[in-house]
Amino acid sequence: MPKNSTSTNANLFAALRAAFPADLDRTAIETDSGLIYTWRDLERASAMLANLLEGLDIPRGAVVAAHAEKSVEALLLYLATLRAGFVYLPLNTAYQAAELEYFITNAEPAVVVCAPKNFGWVSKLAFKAGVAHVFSLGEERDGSLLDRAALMSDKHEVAHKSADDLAAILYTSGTTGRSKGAMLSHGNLLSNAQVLKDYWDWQPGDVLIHALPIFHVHGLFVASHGALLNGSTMLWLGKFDPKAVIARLPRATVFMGVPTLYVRLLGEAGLTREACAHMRLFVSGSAPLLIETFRDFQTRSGHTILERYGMSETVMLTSNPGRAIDGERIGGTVGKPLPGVGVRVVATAEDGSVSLLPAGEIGDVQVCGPNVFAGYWRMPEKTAEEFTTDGDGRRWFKTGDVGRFDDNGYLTIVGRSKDLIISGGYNVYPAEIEGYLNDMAGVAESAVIGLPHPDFGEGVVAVIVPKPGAKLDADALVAQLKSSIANYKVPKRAFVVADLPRNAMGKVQKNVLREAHREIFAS
Ligand code: MLC
Ligand code: AMP
Repeated sequence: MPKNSTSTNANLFAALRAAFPADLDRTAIETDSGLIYTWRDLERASAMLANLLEGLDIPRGAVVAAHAEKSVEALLLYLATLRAGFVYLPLNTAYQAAELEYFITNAEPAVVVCAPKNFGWVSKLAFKAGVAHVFSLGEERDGSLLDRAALMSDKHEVAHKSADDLAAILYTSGTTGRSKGAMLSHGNLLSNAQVLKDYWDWQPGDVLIHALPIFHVHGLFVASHGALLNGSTMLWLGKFDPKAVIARLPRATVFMGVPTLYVRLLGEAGLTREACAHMRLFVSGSAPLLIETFRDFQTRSGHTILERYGMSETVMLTSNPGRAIDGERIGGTVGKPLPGVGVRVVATAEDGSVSLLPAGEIGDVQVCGPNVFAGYWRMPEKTAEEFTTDGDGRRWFKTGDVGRFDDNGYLTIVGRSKDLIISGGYNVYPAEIEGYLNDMAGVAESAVIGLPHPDFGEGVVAVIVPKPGAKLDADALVAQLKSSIANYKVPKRAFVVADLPRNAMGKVQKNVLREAHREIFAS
């Protein structure tokens, strides 16, 4: 579509830009070091970065991968990528070389942006994979990306996009196998942001404390889009620090966090009703919020946390109400399907056919709606496997979560059919860690499980079986893992056993292991 097309531009950036306040000199973002970015700064800097990307002469629809620490400039790179009509691929900076190599080889980005301290090894593997442009971007407004962008014009016409055009790729393991790139369109992201703006009742004058990483759905989309689409100021923290959050509460109205952030806030004496008096909304998601945390937070702050549920493939799916008129916020539930989102709980037969379950019964959670992704990047077979074909005219995505509705339409997530651990809001795939362990000298097999952890919700634990005659040191194996995988995936505990419990079919009984060791982090 040419830039001057008269049809409506569905570019997500255009909608975010249209929501900027009329007075562009107001504060859009205030950083923890006191730097102020006005809305005009966001407009100009995103234009300059968009001009830089366009000037690289990369194909339309090219992927821009970012392995950069959280900074306002990294957010600007995301906005510029949308603005110029390219596809953004955020990568957690905890990922190490082998992990990054997989994403880069699989996504084939045209541009990679990395931290200056990682430029040596990242550029080496990126160039090897055929990436044409590698830039650096530091946390202190440093690096070659900004040096180059500084030479660009600060005027830029937003690229024309249709709602189905790809805006971002988020890698996730979904229910099985190797990491897959969930393809999210401009329409997926914008429809969800608009629904949340209304359902959470964003108000003029709201101020968001942004304390989450911007590599994933929660911090990049839910939090940033929410504030931008409301023209709201963000109080920006490079890294979560409970004291820094509490210090900002009197100037803020909205906070979003994974459950670990709430557990850590509760650990601070400064979390009081007084400190929270100016706040309007606390949102939790990405992992189950324990009912004790929900209740303790209510007592200490006087606020009822709004828990919602979503995924990389779908953005947000269900939510407890933002407004009293839409109902109560019920702890232990993830609320009701968001307007326009289809959520059903089904029993799945061996042949894959499904039957709808009534309220109260536990089954597989499946979803559909304008927010649900189109499929996995270059994996049509995997995509087909994860959607139902039961012929009700809609494509239902199998979330891999297990839940039940109550009589009032509130959903509770009771477990997962996918083998996934969520630790401090980050996903850890046991199969990936087991793969690394099983390749180590002397290891016959291993089972990686998640066990209740007071801080992270679930803590990663490895149970390792040696080959006959081999003597293994569990700590040494874990130390070896540290050099290969992101730090949050490294097991917090590991031990060596003679064999793993199996069922009659020979399948490892992880539930038996979980039961046997469930108190491991209790102290
Ligand atoms: C850090 N560590 C973790 C960890 N984060 N261990 C397990 N799980 C985690 N999540 C470990 C590191 O490996 C390191 O160990 C030590 O803690 C200190 O590292 P750190 O980086 O200084 O940690 P900290 O700043 O305390 O980080 C904790 C955290 C962070 C909770 C603030 O994990 C975080 O920001 N989580 C949020 C994740 C998130 O945004 N998820 C949204 C996904 S979107 P060592 O041994 O190496 O020293 C999604 C969809 C949806 O799920 O619905 O939203
Ligand atoms: P991700 O792949 O990182 O997007 O993680 C998505 C998964 O996080 C979902 O499939 C759920 O298993 C889990 N999740 C997200 N929000 C919640 C919540 N509020 N309660 C329970 N699980 C959640």
